[in-house]
Amino acid sequence: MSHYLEKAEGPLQVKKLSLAQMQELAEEIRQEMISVLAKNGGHLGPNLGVVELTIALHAVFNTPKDKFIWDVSHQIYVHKLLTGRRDRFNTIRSTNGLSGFAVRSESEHDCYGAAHAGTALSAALGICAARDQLGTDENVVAIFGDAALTNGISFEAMNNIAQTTKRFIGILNDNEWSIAKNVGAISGYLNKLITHPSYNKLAKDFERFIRRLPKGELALTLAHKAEEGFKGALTEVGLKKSKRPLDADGRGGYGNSVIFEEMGLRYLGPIDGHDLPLLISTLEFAKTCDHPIVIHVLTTKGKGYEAALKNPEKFHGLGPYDVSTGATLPTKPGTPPTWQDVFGNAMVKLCQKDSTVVGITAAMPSGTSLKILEKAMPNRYYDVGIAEEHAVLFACGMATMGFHPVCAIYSTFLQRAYDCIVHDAALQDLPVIFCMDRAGLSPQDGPTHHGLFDIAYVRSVPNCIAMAPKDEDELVDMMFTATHERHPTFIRYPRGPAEGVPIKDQPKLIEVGKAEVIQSFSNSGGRKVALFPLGNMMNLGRKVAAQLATEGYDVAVINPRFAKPLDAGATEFFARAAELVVTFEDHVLMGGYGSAVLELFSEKRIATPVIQVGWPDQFIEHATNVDDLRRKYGLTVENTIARIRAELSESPHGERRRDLVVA
Ligand SMILES: Cc1ncc(C[n+]2csc(CCOP(=O)(O)OP(=O)(O)O)c2C)c(N)n1
Repeated sequence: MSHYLEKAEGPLQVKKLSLAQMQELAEEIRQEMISVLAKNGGHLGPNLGVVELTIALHAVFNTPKDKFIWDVSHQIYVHKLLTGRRDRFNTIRSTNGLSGFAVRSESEHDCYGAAHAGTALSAALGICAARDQLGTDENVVAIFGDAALTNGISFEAMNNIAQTTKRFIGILNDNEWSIAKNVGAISGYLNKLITHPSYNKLAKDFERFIRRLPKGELALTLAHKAEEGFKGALTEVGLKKSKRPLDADGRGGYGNSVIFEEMGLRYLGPIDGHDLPLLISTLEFAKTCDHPIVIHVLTTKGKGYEAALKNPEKFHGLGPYDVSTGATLPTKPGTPPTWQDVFGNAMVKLCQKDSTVVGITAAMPSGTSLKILEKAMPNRYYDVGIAEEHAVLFACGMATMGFHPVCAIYSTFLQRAYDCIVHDAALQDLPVIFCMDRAGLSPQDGPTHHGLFDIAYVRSVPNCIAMAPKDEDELVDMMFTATHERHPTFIRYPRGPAEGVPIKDQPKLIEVGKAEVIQSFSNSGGRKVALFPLGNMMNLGRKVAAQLATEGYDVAVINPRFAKPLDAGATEFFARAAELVVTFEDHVLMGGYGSAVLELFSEKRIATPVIQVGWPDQFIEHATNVDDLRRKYGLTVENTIARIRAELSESPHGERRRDLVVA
């Protein structure tokens, strides 16, 4: 096994293989990915779908000179295997290992980093513009999925390609799936394109021609002539009124014109994305085009692995699994439900009781568990596609009509919609509820997916309320509270199992801006330390409190609940009573909850020193798990205790308390 893969140390090796050998290589790559990902987890389905496409790309183009820009770049594993990273492939998504996405610093073959959808066409066009400015001749290829195409930025780029460059190669990798089944009119449109008999005939004609094409200059000239004819025929079909009644846009049907052509991009396809010779010939042809071109490639997500074919959504991205059955490892008995499932179930209950509540996801029904609502109450559920800005604006529109829309969007993806938060939700003070999933680390994905900036970006905007529950019962209370609010509310919670506390039957309203005192000072005579662990950091805070108690400290633990508005009264009271305040947050320190506390201290002239536990001002890398990263960056019990001891030993008992007002 791994006969050709072992030798494929770089793209040049791929070029030396015969077609039959490339086909064997494809099989080896599939086996390698299936077995490595069984241990590491990862985006198996998308990568199994692009094996032939990636081999063909490397057979035709020369990276790093030529540039491949992968949208999202979760489908880049095959490219990694073929660009000198095979020997480290078994480290993918783990601590100190390869990233699961394109990262410029990882390889010269990764010319552009990504992991959020919809960036490839714009970035590729920028690279083309730079090339044209420099007068160089590299080929630039953007590979984007059918769901990434639904993203607004992709269209902004397409609107701009033809006027910017003559040489641009786009590859639409169409497998009909986003993470879940692709949704919306674009996906319907692509389907029509694939099944439209006239286009199909043209595609077949061109395919036959391309297949017969010998190599060489003359042949290519002929190919271009043929493609001109093809294009003419395409336009003909496009403009002719179809005899079939088409049910699309009321203007004669969207099956009637090729959207790419309308935007000045030559359209080729659809072609079979697992047919290596056809892919290679088509790419060879594309390489010589002096006009922007989009090749529509049909691939099958999960190709070559039965379990992935049967369940494309699960195998889009998953944790470790059993290779023979595809079954993921069972959760240990007694594991609490995930924050996501608590959220999903709470949504059903809220919707049942309150007809103004609806759930909105931007293509993440399973990741956010909003699919629970979809199943229970489909008419109260909206999947708007990979379109976070649209999701927020859509929610704002509903809110103006008296609704309480709940946008379930990962903290990292909500960054996309920041202007919509400011300009639409906050400025108009609309009661949109943002459930910011994956707030905190997404360890195996890394810096593109960690949700570490949301408090900072929400806290500075007027009218916004930002909260973080310490456990799942409080999450439900916060959701319930948010549905009674008249302002935009933001609730942040992490990925994975919650705390395992029971959830009340009837959620309760929480007073906005009110913290919860978990444990007051005992006045035992020990040195007083006030701990303020926000949200899921309560766990760490409690452990620190327990350890400090064994060392004779007098500890108060306050659950802040709100990063905005702060409970100024409770914070001031405990701060003035304490010798030391410790804030905890699963968020960057800059601009976060601890910053808010320091601003309050400055305003109120509170001199109590503050230790801030949180993430530093740098992008946090990927790792096997949260613990590895918390250890590395000191978000641990031991390190926090050491910092507290050091701080207090520098400040002898009582010295800092001269200006204290409240005891
Ligand atoms: C802005 C943004 N929102 C959501 C996601 C989550 N996400 C990752 S891949 C994906 C689906 C991509 O589908 P497609 O582009 O068709 O590629 P495929 O996986 O089918 O190859 C989604 C929604 C993301 N990466 N970025």
